[in-house]
Amino acid sequence: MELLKKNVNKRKEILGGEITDILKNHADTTIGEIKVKQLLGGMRGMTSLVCNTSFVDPYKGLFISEYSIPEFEDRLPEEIFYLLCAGKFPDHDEMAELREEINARSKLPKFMWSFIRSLPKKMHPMTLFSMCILAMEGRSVFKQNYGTPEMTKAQYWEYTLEDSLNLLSKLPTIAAAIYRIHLLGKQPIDYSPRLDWSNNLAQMLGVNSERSFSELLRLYLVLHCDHEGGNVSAFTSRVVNSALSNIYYAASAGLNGLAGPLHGLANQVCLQFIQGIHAQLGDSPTTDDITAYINNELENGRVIPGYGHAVLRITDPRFSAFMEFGNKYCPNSAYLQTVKKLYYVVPNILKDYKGGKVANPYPNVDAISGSLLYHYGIKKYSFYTVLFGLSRVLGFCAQSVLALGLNQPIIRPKSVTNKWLKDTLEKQE
Ligand code: NMX
Ligand code: MLT
Repeated sequence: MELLKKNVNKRKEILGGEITDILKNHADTTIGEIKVKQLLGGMRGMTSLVCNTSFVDPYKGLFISEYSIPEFEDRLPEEIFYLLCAGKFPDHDEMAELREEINARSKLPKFMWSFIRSLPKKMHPMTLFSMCILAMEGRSVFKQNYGTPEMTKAQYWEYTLEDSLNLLSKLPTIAAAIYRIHLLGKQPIDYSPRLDWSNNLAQMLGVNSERSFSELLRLYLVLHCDHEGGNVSAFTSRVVNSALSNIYYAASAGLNGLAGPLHGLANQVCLQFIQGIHAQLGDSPTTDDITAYINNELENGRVIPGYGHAVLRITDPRFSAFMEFGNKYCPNSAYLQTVKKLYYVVPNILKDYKGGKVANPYPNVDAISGSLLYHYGIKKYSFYTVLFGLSRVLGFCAQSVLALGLNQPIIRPKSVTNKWLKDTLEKQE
């Protein structure tokens, strides 16, 4: 892992130097104000974190380093992990080193196989996935070495990188085992050192051997990797790691946040939503019928899954990337047709809904991803968020490696009570 370590170290030196300068010159400079509605409204739009892996521009979407989605969407997930950590794509030798490291660490400990098989069949795959990661926590080299004279604070990031590679290398095998053992009732398929991370996943799932299926999984694992620092799962993972809980604890915690319907579970809910539309309106509903369906959902107080975003104020470029894929490889899929009709109908309805209260009426990544997975034969939709999570752990790991490398402290914001708020506001009147 010498090359990767060297590159992360280089980046850490540059970012660390910038932080030193910023603190030296501006430690007490005010960079914004906090409105009461932000304090009471989920901290929306409140600048309160520094995360150097990626950035979300409300009007342009995700950037990793200086690369926008069209500039990195053709890469492999391994290359994206490199980019998140080191701020650059790996060259030939660096990629070869990473591939070798991943292969060398890919074997699941024996106890994990009996653990996976012993878990209750009715558990949600996200629960299984999170538990599997947690079950390997005792293997953390960060944990094993913490407090020993060999491990200094300046090395926390290296131990975390070591843990991250150990964890990431095993995740495709775990995810595929959950799908096959728990959702299909079949035997797992072996990991192949000849294949990369996403091709291995495609092979180990064993549902489809088309080239475009592994291409979809590659794209899927690239697009979901990171979305700056404030989304529920990444933020949770980082907070947990900031207490020096190792990356296994942190990744499991982040995934538990991803499992909520307002966050990662939305991809499962979106597929169920489309199936609900087809069950009621047939496989080729008209836009008028869909309009009536959506209005009825909203009148009954339900959110339209796959629409809206806390930061984005445009159609999610990840949605557009998947749409491009769908138009190329499966334009006639009935679900994709309905995704398109929803895209035509929903933004116009949401723009006027609740007096224009919906900050972003456009689709996010979850509005389309499940329809593509379903088309290629991943029909057990409770698995979709596991795929989101498998990719997002790349981001969790990179964020914690960098944050520890930059010596970021434990995260502990101040909370206040209604009384404190009322007293403070009264004093200002
Ligand atoms: N359908 C109906 N109402 C909505 C929607 C929607 N898709 N999006 C926002 N609203 C409502 C929201 O419930 C809120 O109403 P109220 O004040 O009565 O509680 C109001 O509009 C203002 O919310 P926003 O400020 O627009 O959104 P916020 O930043 O709070 O939340 C989401 C963002 C993504 C949680 C929200 O848009 C949502 O619930 N969307 C549907 C679920 C979804 O697609 N989640 C996936 C997000 C992406 N991901 O992968 O994590
Ligand atoms: C994500 O990818 O994490 C979602 O789009 C949610 C977010 O960014 O808040």
